[in-house]
Amino acid sequence: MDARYRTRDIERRSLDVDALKRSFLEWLVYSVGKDARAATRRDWFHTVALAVRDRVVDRWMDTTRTYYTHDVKRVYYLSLEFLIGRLLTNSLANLGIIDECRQALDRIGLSLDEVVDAEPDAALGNGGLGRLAACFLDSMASRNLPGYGYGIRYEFGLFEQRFEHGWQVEYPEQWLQFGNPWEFARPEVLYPVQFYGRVEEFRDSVGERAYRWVDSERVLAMAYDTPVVGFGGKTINTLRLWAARATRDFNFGHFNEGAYMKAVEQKILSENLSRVLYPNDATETGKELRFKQEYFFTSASLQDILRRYLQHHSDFDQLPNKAAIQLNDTHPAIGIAEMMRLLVDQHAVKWDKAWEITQGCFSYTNHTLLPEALEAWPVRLLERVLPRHMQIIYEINAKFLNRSSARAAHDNARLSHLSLIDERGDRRVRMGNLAFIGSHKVNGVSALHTELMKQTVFADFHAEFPDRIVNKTNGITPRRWLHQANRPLSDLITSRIGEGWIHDLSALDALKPKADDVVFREEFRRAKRKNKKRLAAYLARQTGVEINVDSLFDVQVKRIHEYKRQLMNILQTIALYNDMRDSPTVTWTPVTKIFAGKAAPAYHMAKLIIKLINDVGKVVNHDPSVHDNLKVVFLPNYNVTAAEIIMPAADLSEQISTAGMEASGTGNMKLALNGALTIGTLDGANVEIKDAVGDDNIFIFGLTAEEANSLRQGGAYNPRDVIGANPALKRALDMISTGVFSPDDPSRYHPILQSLIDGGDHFLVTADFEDYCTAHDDAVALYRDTEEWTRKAILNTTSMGWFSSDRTVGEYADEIWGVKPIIPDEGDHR
Ligand code: C3B
Repeated sequence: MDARYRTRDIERRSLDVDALKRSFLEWLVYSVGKDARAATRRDWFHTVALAVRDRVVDRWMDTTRTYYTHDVKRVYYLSLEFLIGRLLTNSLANLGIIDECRQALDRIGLSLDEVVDAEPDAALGNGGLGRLAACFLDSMASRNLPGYGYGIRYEFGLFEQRFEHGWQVEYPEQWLQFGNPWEFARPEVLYPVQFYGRVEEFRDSVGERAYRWVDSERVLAMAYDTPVVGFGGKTINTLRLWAARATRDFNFGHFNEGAYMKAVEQKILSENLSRVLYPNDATETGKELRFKQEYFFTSASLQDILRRYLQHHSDFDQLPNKAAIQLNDTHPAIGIAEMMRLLVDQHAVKWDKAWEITQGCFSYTNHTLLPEALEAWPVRLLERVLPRHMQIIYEINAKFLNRSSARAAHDNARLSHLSLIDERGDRRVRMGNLAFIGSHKVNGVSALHTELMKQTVFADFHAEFPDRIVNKTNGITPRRWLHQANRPLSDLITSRIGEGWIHDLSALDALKPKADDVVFREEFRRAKRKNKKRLAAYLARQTGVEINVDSLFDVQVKRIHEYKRQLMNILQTIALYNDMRDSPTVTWTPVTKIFAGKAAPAYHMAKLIIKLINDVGKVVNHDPSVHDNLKVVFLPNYNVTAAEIIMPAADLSEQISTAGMEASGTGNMKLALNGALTIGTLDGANVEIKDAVGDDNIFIFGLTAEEANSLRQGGAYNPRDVIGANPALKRALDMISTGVFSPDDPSRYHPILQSLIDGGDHFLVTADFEDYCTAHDDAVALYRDTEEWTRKAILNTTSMGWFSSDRTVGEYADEIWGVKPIIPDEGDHR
């Protein structure tokens, strides 16, 4: 090789400060095309990102080549959502060059923090499910597991939330507007994806009946690859996102103007497939475009997986030993039918063999039991959009039901539950059932949720396949959520136990005795206070509300949903406000209620709850009679970037869903890891957090899942009686109903009151209210005992080792995927 190029290549990869600085200046000029005088902060972000990307490319190729050479088993994580957030700090930290980069920028007269701030937040997801997928990518790479993410490269991520007069208003989120320096476009990696048309039967070469899908419309899926940097920079995995491109056979050749414009219109329409992320969290809207998105990315991914497999194999027998395909919820569940189609129709594999291979490859994660979230697509839609898949689903169903124990027992009720087709009303395909029978393992995301899966939605399947359902309690990546987001605490931990915890979070155990060490407690508090100051400044900038840094930061950040009960929190806030006004001479512990979260644009009740919180905030924050003792702040546009500022600063973590409804939660883990105490119900992973931190270090209240269920089933629950017996609750509701918080429109909140009182209070806000207030009083009382509070906060942080997504992913790898870590061979460039 030319010696000059070699030197340049080495320079490009060097991690030392001077080389970084030279790279930055070179990239700014030759790739971004600006000189230092004219460069904006965004230019510098692109510059730094490109220079950092240079430092991962070789290792990325090493990783990919190692997987290829050793023909290792890979795991493919299929997810309609990847809620990634920003990548610059993440890449720098996982490469171990934050300080070098900071110094290099310093020498140019720039601040790393400002450069970091110029990166848009990649919000290709709604909430927990999408963020879990992003944490898993980080953990797979950090554990040296051969893992790929597959999803959609949405042009518009989750909408931007703004408040106008306290109401949520949605704006498009144009994260790609100025380009994305992390991705590599792969215009040569293209797969055709078909829609519509009809199925033709014919005889194959040996005279057997076969099918082909004809007269369909085609769209191309084009790959965009983003390197996923593992901690330590050894393994660099790939996130492959698909963008829709029109096929070339769109006929532009017509000189007739009408036909030409029609062709262009068609092209635009087909490229709409990857235009926008659906903004519904845990509810299903049944839109054709959404269904087409699901099939689009699933089909492209499976074609890509088979292409990769066929580089080493000439038949499909080994596929289950080479490819584990994880369905993140039912969104990619059509993949079961698509895999059968690809094997049977395109590769002439016999049906039974194909089914065995399919089941061997697939596994499915369920993320919610909410009935409105269980996908069921109309048979008529499938017949029209994917006619061949509908036939395949019928065939799978017939074979499955024939062999089921229900058929043997002539148990028609059970058969109709097991069926892939819901025959009630307009006939629908139950995607959960399809995912279940097409998979070798099905998992829930917390111990309680998995148990409830067995008892409720999948009870009949569980009886049929008692070994199939397993639990994999969610986790979070300690890199992003502690090491990167919370430098003060991260540095404190490292000063005592070294850096090992960053890739083995169970090492935090060793810090538990430090809870009794006064000096450590003092330092822990200092770190928390730094984070609180930072959040206070951020909130002041974003909302104009000034908060007291020494108040208890009481945080509820998550999607707005009735089952998550932000309403119960704001009712308790009103009750606290009344108490403070009633007893002005009492020394109150100052409390700041911090809310953040988006509502689905069509979810009216959730949007009304946002407006209520903002209205209450307006009254409370301007009432001099409560002094600085109570503030209510709703931070707009919650996203990963905002979470990184909020989590480290929280004192109290609100995890107050109606028991039995939150599958797991992961914000609960982020907050506890950062030293917040949880106030929560026995729901989802709260149960396991309580076991980990100990009963004394968490505020548990309210009905259990079983109690909540029997209260509702019993039919005798009367919210009116409960409200009547609780003066504080009654007063709060009366204030809302008489327009104390909405003098301009006193009846504004009647739908909320209606749902609580006459609507039967489905989410049991009134039932849990009193117990919630008591738990809150306990928390506030404890907060006055600074040393005791700190002790418990430390025990929260140090007990969270098990909740690392490294642990979660390790369990999937061992028990579901059968994939093993492999350290990439180093190429000759080092
Ligand atoms: C969420 C659940 O609501 C959370 O309890 C859970 O922690 C996460 O998934 C991750 O498992 N969820 C979601 O964000 N979107 C859905 N459609 C369904 C569940």
